[in-house]
Amino acid sequence: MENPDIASVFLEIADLLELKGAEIFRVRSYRNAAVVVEGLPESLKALYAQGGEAALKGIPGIGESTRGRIIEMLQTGGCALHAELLAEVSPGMLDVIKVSGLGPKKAASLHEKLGIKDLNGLEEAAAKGLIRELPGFGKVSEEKILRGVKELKSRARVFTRSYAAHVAVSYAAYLKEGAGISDIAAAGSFRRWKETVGDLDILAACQDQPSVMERFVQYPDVKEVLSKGGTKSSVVLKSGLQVDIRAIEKKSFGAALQYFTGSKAHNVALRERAKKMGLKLSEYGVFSEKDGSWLAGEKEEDVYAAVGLPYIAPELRENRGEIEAALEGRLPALLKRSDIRGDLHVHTTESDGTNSLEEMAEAAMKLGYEYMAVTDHSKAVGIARGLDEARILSQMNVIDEFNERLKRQKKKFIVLKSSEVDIRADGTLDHSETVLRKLDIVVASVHSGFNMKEEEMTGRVIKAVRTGFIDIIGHPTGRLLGEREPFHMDMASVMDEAKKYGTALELNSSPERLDLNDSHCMLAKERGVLVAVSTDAHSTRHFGNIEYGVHTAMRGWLEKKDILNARPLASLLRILKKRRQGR
Ligand code: DGT
Ligand code: CA
Ligand code: CA
Ligand code: ZN
Repeated sequence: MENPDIASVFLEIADLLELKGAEIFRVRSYRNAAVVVEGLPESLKALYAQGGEAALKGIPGIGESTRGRIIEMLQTGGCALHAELLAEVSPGMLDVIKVSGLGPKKAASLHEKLGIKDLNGLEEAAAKGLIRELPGFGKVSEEKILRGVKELKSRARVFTRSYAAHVAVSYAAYLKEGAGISDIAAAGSFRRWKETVGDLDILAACQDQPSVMERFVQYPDVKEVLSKGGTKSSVVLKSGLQVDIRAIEKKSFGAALQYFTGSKAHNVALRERAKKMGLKLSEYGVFSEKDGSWLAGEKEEDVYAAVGLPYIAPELRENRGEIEAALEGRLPALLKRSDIRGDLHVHTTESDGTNSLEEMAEAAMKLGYEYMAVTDHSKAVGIARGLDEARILSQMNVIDEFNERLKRQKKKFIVLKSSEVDIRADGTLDHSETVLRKLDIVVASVHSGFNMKEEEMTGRVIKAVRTGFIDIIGHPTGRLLGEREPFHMDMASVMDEAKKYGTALELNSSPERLDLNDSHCMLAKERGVLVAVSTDAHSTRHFGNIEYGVHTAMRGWLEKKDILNARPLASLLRILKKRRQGR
């Protein structure tokens, strides 16, 4: 079991315990453990495999009993407590408690009085008007439950950040058309650049708050108004995305931005620190505990300064050590968009791209890049018109000629001869050694057999790395957000092998991939493996996706020095040459 599997078992244990009416501290301890496990950069499985029980000691937030459960899960692949609780409480109840307006207490009472076991049962009972008859419920709450069930069912969809970005831009423009908004921002996980968002949180600094609320709920894409108040409202859009808004006074905008950017865990830690300093943090500002006087709040920087900290970038606010790092003056100098010197994963019309080599190169030069690697697919990827040996050899000639032309025109730009070589099921590479030796840089990726068992997949990729030909492993886990889960692979082992061979790992910037993810970036840094932030552009407009890769790298605490393609051309070529001499 990987960290997320363990975390989700802990979350379910917490929910199930709460449904059973267990003591709240017990519930909380499992919920906290889930958050800690979810946020760990290292794989518990790998730690345990390497160092046994001792390696799991000293992880903040993991006590003796949760450690015991983790070891049980790592050893047996299951958890007896979880199984026991599921046998006692119907698993469908885990969905029921998520319905808005229903907590575990109400859900338990519905289960007891009406025999409700799952979402469908709940929906049926509400539709029949059975719930309004129960004590503690009424017609209004029954209607709310019905809406909540529908919302939950439609919310199964995953919303990528890039989807939310479209909504954020249009909504902000729409709101600003109605007069009187001095400042507007999207906060929450969106501002922290998480790859997907649960909902979108909009903050608007304005004078006439009720009229902003009115305009907010009138947005054309709104399917349903969940709530409408004087300063806050929530809607669900036709797509199923929930959008929350808060109207704020200008003098509190920074404090509200800080508060609603979260994460919750970051804010809890920050508030604790404030408390120790005799200060109180809220969405309205920083106040003195003693006399309640207002100290800061207009700008976010002021909030951090008031609690004695430098500004912490939203991407870092996950309570993964950023507050300690800020205190000790060792916050990373995070990667910037302008640090990127070139793109090392680019397709052209030769395989499945929609723009020619010339068009892609032209667009890359416009971005100020020094280099671009043309990485069309190899023959195994037939649907993408992968190149066989003859075709790639002739493409190399075309690239040589193209580079000659650039040189004559005194352009400081070079196209690197490359390929996105398929890593076949048996771990061999889909081009001959002759071809591989001729390439300037080799990207290799898995495009088939995603359902392999973990050992098999790890072995497959490690075998490919051991050929010594791979400069970069492309989209290392194969995930497609909301569509395909990452395949099972022991990332730490792959990275350790990559380190030995000087192989970098890609952070594929496609907003549906973001693969490596933020935790993998942390792991790469820890293991000393370079990351290549590439776009996998299939058209010139995809170059802009680099932004997503850069912000994901920031979430993973990466700096310029950790990034292969933040190297200037000469330095990149040196790295590639050295690697080739070592093989
Ligand atoms: P999401 O929407 O699930 O992707 O994640 P967030 O982080 O956007 O979470 P959300 O939308 O529930 O709330 C946005 C931020 O507002 C959250 O990161 C922290 C803050 N916040 C919201 N409600 C509360 C609350 O009840 N207590 C605390 N401490 N913070 C809250
Ligand atoms: Ca949110
Ligand atoms: Ca929200
Ligand atoms: Zn690919």
